[in-house]
Amino acid sequence: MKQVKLFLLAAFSLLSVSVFAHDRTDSIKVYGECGMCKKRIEKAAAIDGVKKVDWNVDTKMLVVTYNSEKTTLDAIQQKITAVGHDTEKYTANDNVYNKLPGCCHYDRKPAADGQKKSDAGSKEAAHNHN
Ligand SMILES: [Cu+2]
Repeated sequence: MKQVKLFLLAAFSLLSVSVFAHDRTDSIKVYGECGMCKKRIEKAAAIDGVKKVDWNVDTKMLVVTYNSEKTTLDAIQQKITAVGHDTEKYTANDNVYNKLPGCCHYDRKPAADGQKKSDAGSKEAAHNHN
Protein backbone atom coordinates (compact mmCIF):
# COMPACT_ATOMS: atom_id res chain seq x y z
CA MET A 1 0.00 0.00 0.00
CA LYS A 2 2.76 2.42 0.92
CA GLN A 3 4.42 1.85 -2.42
CA VAL A 4 1.22 2.68 -4.25
CA LYS A 5 0.95 5.96 -2.38
CA LEU A 6 4.55 6.81 -3.19
CA PHE A 7 3.92 6.05 -6.84
CA LEU A 8 0.89 8.33 -6.91
CA LEU A 9 2.88 11.08 -5.23
CA ALA A 10 5.61 10.75 -7.85
CA ALA A 11 3.06 10.83 -10.65
CA PHE A 12 1.51 14.02 -9.27
CA SER A 13 4.89 15.71 -8.94
CA LEU A 14 5.65 14.99 -12.59
CA LEU A 15 2.31 16.46 -13.53
CA SER A 16 3.00 19.72 -11.72
CA VAL A 17 6.45 20.00 -13.31
CA SER A 18 4.91 20.00 -16.78
CA VAL A 19 2.34 22.62 -15.72
CA PHE A 20 5.04 25.01 -14.54
CA ALA A 21 7.28 24.54 -17.58
CA HIS A 22 5.21 26.99 -19.69
CA ASP A 23 4.81 24.47 -22.44
CA ARG A 24 1.74 24.90 -24.57
CA THR A 25 0.34 22.63 -27.24
CA ASP A 26 -1.96 24.15 -29.84
CA SER A 27 -3.63 22.90 -33.00
CA ILE A 28 -3.97 25.30 -35.89
CA LYS A 29 -5.07 24.96 -39.47
CA VAL A 30 -2.28 25.36 -42.01
CA TYR A 31 -3.11 25.20 -45.71
CA GLY A 32 -0.99 22.81 -47.75
CA GLU A 33 -1.18 19.90 -50.15
CA CYS A 34 1.50 17.24 -50.07
CA GLY A 35 4.52 15.70 -48.38
CA MET A 36 6.77 18.50 -49.61
CA CYS A 37 4.45 20.99 -47.93
CA LYS A 38 4.70 18.99 -44.72
CA LYS A 39 8.50 19.28 -44.72
CA ARG A 40 8.38 22.99 -45.60
CA ILE A 41 5.74 23.80 -42.97
CA GLU A 42 7.41 21.84 -40.19
CA LYS A 43 10.82 23.31 -40.98
CA ALA A 44 9.42 26.85 -40.96
CA ALA A 45 7.53 26.29 -37.71
CA ALA A 46 10.54 24.88 -35.86
CA ILE A 47 11.76 28.23 -34.56
CA ASP A 48 13.47 28.88 -31.23
CA GLY A 49 11.19 27.79 -28.39
CA VAL A 50 9.28 25.24 -30.46
CA LYS A 51 9.69 21.74 -29.07
CA LYS A 52 7.54 19.58 -31.26
CA VAL A 53 5.79 20.15 -34.54
CA ASP A 54 3.66 17.87 -36.68
CA TRP A 55 1.51 18.76 -39.69
CA ASN A 56 -1.08 16.29 -40.93
CA VAL A 57 -1.45 16.23 -44.71
CA ASP A 58 -5.04 14.88 -44.51
CA THR A 59 -6.53 17.12 -41.82
CA LYS A 60 -4.23 20.13 -42.59
CA MET A 61 -3.85 20.58 -38.85
CA LEU A 62 -0.55 21.56 -37.33
CA VAL A 63 0.02 20.41 -33.76
CA VAL A 64 2.76 22.43 -32.16
CA THR A 65 4.27 22.29 -28.68
CA TYR A 66 6.24 25.36 -27.64
CA ASN A 67 7.55 27.28 -24.67
CA SER A 68 5.13 30.17 -24.27
CA GLU A 69 7.83 32.29 -22.65
CA LYS A 70 10.10 32.03 -25.67
CA THR A 71 7.71 32.29 -28.57
CA THR A 72 4.07 32.76 -29.53
CA LEU A 73 1.60 31.08 -31.80
CA ASP A 74 1.53 34.28 -33.87
CA ALA A 75 5.30 34.21 -34.41
CA ILE A 76 5.07 30.59 -35.52
CA GLN A 77 2.23 31.31 -37.95
CA GLN A 78 4.10 34.27 -39.43
CA LYS A 79 7.10 32.03 -40.14
CA ILE A 80 4.80 29.58 -41.92
CA THR A 81 3.17 32.22 -44.11
CA ALA A 82 6.66 33.52 -44.95
CA VAL A 83 7.34 30.26 -46.82
CA GLY A 84 4.03 30.41 -48.71
CA HIS A 85 1.45 28.64 -46.57
CA ASP A 86 -1.74 30.30 -45.33
CA THR A 87 -2.58 29.67 -41.69
CA GLU A 88 -5.72 30.09 -39.63
CA LYS A 89 -4.80 33.69 -38.78
CA TYR A 90 -2.37 34.87 -41.47
CA THR A 91 -2.33 34.82 -45.26
CA ALA A 92 0.79 34.17 -47.32
CA ASN A 93 2.05 36.64 -49.90
CA ASP A 94 0.76 35.78 -53.41
CA ASN A 95 4.25 36.02 -54.94
CA VAL A 96 5.65 33.52 -52.45
CA TYR A 97 2.69 31.21 -53.00
CA ASN A 98 3.12 31.38 -56.79
CA LYS A 99 6.75 30.28 -56.49
CA LEU A 100 5.83 27.05 -54.72
CA PRO A 101 6.22 23.86 -56.79
CA GLY A 102 3.07 22.89 -58.75
CA CYS A 103 2.21 19.98 -56.46
CA CYS A 104 2.14 22.38 -53.54
CA HIS A 105 -0.48 24.74 -54.97
CA TYR A 106 -3.13 24.10 -52.37
CA ASP A 107 -6.52 25.85 -52.44
CA ARG A 108 -6.02 29.24 -50.86
CA LYS A 109 -7.73 30.12 -47.65
CA PRO A 110 -11.14 31.74 -48.26
CA ALA A 111 -10.92 35.49 -47.59
CA ALA A 112 -11.99 36.45 -44.10
CA ASP A 113 -14.52 39.23 -43.42
CA GLY A 114 -11.96 42.01 -43.11
CA GLN A 115 -10.17 40.97 -46.28
CA LYS A 116 -13.00 41.26 -48.79
CA LYS A 117 -12.05 43.37 -51.75
CA SER A 118 -15.38 44.96 -52.67
CA ASP A 119 -19.02 45.25 -51.71
CA ALA A 120 -19.99 43.06 -54.64
CA GLY A 121 -17.69 40.38 -53.30
CA SER A 122 -19.26 40.43 -49.87
CA LYS A 123 -22.80 40.24 -51.33
CA GLU A 124 -21.75 37.18 -53.31
CA ALA A 125 -20.32 35.64 -50.22
CA ALA A 126 -23.53 36.35 -48.30
CA HIS A 127 -25.49 34.26 -50.84
CA ASN A 128 -23.02 31.46 -50.68
CA HIS A 129 -24.41 29.06 -48.09
CA ASN A 130 -21.92 26.25 -48.04
CU1 LIG B 1 3.50 20.40 -51.35
